[in-house]
Amino acid sequence: MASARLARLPTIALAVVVPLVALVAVVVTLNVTSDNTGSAAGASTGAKTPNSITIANFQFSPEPLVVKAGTTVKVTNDDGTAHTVTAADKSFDTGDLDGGAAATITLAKAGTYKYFCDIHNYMTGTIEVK
Ligand SMILES: [Cu+2]
Repeated sequence: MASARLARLPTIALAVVVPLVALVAVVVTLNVTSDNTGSAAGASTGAKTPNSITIANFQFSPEPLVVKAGTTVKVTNDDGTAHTVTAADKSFDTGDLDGGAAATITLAKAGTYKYFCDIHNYMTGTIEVK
């Protein structure tokens, strides 16, 4: 009885310790990688703000997309049918994007941009350019 209980304890301890060690190893590796790239602080800050729009299930995401002026936004169509990302004021337009295709749009000026899919007009989205 007692020995069975003792044998089980290390197993539980391992189940907790092993993922912890793995997590620490990953974090340390990421930090080392960041240090080596030099400008990593700026890069990782940028990575937090998405600068892409994904079209899936006839919806744009994120909604709204918030980016800084001058940002180039990548638009990816994950649907099997063609879509567009077309500004209501026509300041940008990806044109027809087939399923799986991607395009980029550049947002030069600050403002709130409403956009839609030129094929399915009920699909709408917003880009806030700061
Ligand atoms: Cu569409």
